[in-house]
Amino acid sequence: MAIYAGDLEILQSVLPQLPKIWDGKQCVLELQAADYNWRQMEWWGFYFEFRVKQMLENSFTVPGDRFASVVFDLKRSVNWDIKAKAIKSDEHKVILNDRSAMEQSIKRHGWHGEIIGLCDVEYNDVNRSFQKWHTELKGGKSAYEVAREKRTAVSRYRKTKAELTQIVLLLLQEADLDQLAIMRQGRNSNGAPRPEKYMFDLETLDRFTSYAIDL
Ligand SMILES: [Ca+2]
Repeated sequence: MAIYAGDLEILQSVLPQLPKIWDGKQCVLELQAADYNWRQMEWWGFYFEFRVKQMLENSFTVPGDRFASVVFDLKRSVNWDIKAKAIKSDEHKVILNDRSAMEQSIKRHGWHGEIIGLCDVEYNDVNRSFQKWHTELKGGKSAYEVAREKRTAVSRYRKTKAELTQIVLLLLQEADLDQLAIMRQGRNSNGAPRPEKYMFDLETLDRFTSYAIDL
């Protein structure tokens, strides 16, 4: 039996209990009450992470192993990280984690898991009422937001609602790493290259060990 079999059994029984329809305001308020990344523009990604961790805190270790500055979200027999991905976007690549940390995680436990929540998101905040509401809740615009608006004149439309449609549990072992794309992130202001990350193309799912949870 695979080392991750027990982890998988828990994930497959617990994760279908996640709420499926996420209203932006409700979720931000829930995150605020828990003091968990509630100021973030991409609230739906943090909401997925928050709820998954909350549901698994008794059966998994939260957080998981740390490798240098990278800490994975959860651990039981192997490390797991949580990602949310908007499926309406035209690209199907999911940014995973730091390349070196994932390699060390696989060396230590044999496998490394990713919990990927696929979300159908709505960008319908045309009159920006959700955005205004969120800005007011935060006590006004941050210096960063003010600077960005000056620079670009427009700010991105916010997602007001998300629907969790499927969860993919992806398990990677050493032999899989060659098949992943690598995201190079350029250089820091001091000229040092930023650490590379692995990326996963959802179109290639059938080449990997994965389990889908339909919701
Ligand atoms: Ca994560």
